[in-house]
Amino acid sequence: MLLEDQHPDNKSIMVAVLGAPNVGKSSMINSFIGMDLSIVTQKPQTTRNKFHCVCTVDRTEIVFVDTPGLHKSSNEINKRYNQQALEGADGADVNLILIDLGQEIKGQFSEFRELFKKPIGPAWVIFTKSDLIPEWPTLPLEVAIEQAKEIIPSIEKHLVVSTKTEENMNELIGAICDSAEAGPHFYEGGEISNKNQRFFATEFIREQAFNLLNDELPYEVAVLIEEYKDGRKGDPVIAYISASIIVNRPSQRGIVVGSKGSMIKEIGSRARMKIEAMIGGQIHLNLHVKVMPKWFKNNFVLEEIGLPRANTSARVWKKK
Ligand SMILES: Nc1nc2c(ncn2[C@@H]2O[C@H](COP(=O)(O)OP(=O)(O)O)[C@@H](O)[C@H]2O)c(=O)[nH]1
Ligand SMILES: [Mg+2]
Repeated sequence: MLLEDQHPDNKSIMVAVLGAPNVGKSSMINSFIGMDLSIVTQKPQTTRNKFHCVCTVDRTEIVFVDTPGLHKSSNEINKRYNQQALEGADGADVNLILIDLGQEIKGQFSEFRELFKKPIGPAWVIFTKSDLIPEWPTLPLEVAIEQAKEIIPSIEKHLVVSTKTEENMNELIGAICDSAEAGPHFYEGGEISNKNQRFFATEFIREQAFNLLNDELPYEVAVLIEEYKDGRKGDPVIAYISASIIVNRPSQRGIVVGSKGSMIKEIGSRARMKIEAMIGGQIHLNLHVKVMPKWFKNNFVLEEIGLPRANTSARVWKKK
């Protein structure tokens, strides 16, 4: 449909969701869009790329931009995660700065300001996980906001929410809709993201690896699609997907494969269920493990997983 053919009452708004790792950015977006699109785990730094998740409320299209958590580190891959977060705010009409109520509040604002190295547009502070801090009404949040405005003057308002109890989630979506301006919808015909099914397939595989593998190993795992082929007409299988789980060290291969292949089988069968739910049909998923030492310093792999060089990236790459 041509943009000018859209309903005259259409409204649209782009909302960047920003904050430290693990504050609940992806959970909040999933709760709004009503599906587990953005991957959520108990481990920090699950989200690695910025991407759009779209939800439409009446005639208002809300484009949420999920972003990796801003994180202090001089590692190349972290510089690229942070760059994704910074770019996620480009063009946003509202920036939600998520602050975990269960963590020290002032420090979260100063860390945000330190890492978000550019001017920030209209900002709303969203205090998350209120269900974990039932005494939150007694916390000096107004004082914290006044102090935060000294370093982030564009703060306009704040809200306390929980994705577990849905506290104030309706208020937040209502406030977002009220701020949307008249304009065309950019996503039509049921599209819910600017990333394709191939991207979400790698995310869902990585999500299960994060859930099932212990400790630090998930951070040394990446997923690459080797082949994504649609099934032929009449074939009950609608996609044949072959993907590799990339690990850093040879000793990690055995852990990911597991005893008699049990681990990779479990990762595969859980990921397959999520991918099938997303694409609405049967898929064939073939997973294998590849050892690529120091893949997180390898420009090719980083670009392949959607992390181009950051402004602060090292210009010269030493071969290991
Ligand atoms: N109790 C509680 N836990 C939450 C809430 N929101 C997120 N979490 C948990 O916090 C962890 C990190 O969430 P996630 O959405 O991945 O955070 P992100 O890294 O900021 O995207 C997960 O274990 C979530 O289940 C909430 O409102 N209440
Ligand atoms: Mg996330």
